Amino acid sequence: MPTQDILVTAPLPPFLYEPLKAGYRCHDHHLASHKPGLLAAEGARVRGLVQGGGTVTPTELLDQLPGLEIISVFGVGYDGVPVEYCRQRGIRVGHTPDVLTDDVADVAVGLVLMTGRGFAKADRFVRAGAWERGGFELTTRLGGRKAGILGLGRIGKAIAERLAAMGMRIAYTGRRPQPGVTWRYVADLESLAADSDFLIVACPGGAATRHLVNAGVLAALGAKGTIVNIARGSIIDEAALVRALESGTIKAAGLDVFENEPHVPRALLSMDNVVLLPHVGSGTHETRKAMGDLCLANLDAHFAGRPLPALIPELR
Ligand code: 8YV
Repeated sequence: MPTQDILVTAPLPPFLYEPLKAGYRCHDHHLASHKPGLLAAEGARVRGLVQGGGTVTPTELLDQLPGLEIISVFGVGYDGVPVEYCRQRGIRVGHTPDVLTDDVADVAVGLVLMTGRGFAKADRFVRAGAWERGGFELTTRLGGRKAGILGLGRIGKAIAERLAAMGMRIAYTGRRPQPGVTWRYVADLESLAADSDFLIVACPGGAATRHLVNAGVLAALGAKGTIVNIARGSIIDEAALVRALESGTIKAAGLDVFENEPHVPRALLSMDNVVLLPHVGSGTHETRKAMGDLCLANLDAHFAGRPLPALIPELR
């Protein structure tokens, strides 16, 4: 019989939710029609919480879970978790790094190809029957072009390796130069943008990086430049991005993430130089299954008194 009570605050795929329900007493908070009632009835018993990578977990919710011991995030990003609050209360936080790195990096490369070589537009061109009347416009070669990566963590490195294999020139920025890499470090984001044909956002979300890519950075990227974001929508000032695209300040955008998902600014929908994906970075069967397994392994390890396979770095 399941003994520990778990609050589930995001939709979970069956390959995670089924084993979770087999091992724990799950309370579905995100589907509950009366959330205060659920919390009043079950909150005191809850010892674990499972959420998605993009789920925001307010401290007001956690205040109603006095026995909470662990948050297990189904995702690598835990920008929605109040980490300092968790540290103070001794709540452990697990996430799912590594298993999704390659898939997310593939999506970044896809967005570089789709924007740089115009593949999304070319697909629309064929479907509209326009090819019958003449060939597609020429685009710009990707080999030799400069890719600037914001955030050279695991995913940023995997993107850099892929783009370098395509002959692109790599530079990056972040809080500090990364040991063991030969790619050029640029301390300042605006300088990196000014010197990039593609500016690729791959850093964590959260308060520290909110609107890091602002109007000034987009102006520095300029009319030669394309922005690609596979990280978090919050990192780019989306209103400034829309203005930069409308005014021709930047050339194009390839976006897998948005500030207010699943809502996408209407203005972007009709732009031919913008490629929009519905947050599919980790969206393969294999990777989501591996993420689910790790999310569950973190919970199981906690309740078995073992170290978490993937505790977040801040709490190590
Ligand atoms: C997932 C993500 O779509 O890992 C992350 O941080 O944003 C994505 O891989 C999300 O976590 C699913 O809940």
